[in-house]
Amino acid sequence: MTESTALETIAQAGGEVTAPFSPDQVRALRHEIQRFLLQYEFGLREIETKLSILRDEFLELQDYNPIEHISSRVKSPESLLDKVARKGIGRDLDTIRTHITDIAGIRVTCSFVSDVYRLFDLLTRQDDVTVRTVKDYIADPKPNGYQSLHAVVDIPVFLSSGAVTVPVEVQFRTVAMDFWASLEHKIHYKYRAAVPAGLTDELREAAATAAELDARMARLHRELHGTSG
Ligand code: 0O2
Repeated sequence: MTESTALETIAQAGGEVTAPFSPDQVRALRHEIQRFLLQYEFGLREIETKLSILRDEFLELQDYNPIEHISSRVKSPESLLDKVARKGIGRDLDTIRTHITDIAGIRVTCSFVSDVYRLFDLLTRQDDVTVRTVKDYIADPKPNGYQSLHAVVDIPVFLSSGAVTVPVEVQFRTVAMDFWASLEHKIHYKYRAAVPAGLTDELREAAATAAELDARMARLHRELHGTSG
């Protein structure tokens, strides 16, 4: 049995795999997949720690919290397989490791757009963080209106067997962008590929309204604090 069949079978069976594999085979492969995903979990923890240190330092020194909230997840085997199928890549763990860079994902929701870029800078300029890719959907929103700043960063994780480098996708966005994205995700999930045109137009307008709100709140914030940040 290969890693790919194990990942697939375990995902399809919701983790309850028995026949046609022997219990030992299933145990060994489950262990291998858990080890694979655990590295991503550790990568998440490294980045989460960095972000919480930045937040605590901001609070201490400036009495200001640039982060509204942080959420993170390691992709489930089911969702990983969906992405493998969408990308049309091989299902072995080495291929998945090479081609799927959002197995570990963190979402950082900030108060203002300026905080989004400030946190991105502060995180990515750290010596042990290497930027792989950046997609700035704030400067260049997706056609549907989606806005966020995405960065895939490599972070070393130190295991008993040595260091491994793990990619983590960090999505930075404002509260308004997050509100929009979570509603859009629900609508997309409900209608799958067939979102009614009227709804698509409304979502695009709502994204523009969210961007206006961000700009307005930033203006008010500047007036309140008398800064340009
Ligand atoms: P989930 O469940 O959030 O993980 P790539 O990952 O580079 O191969 P992709 O998918 O085009 O290709 O990457 P991109 O553009 O960086 O987007 C990845 C993630 O951003 C998505 O993850 C979503 O979380 C979010 N995202 C991107 N576009 C949209 C959008 O139009 N609407 C919403 N609501 N979210 C978006 P996943 O894997 O799709 O899902």
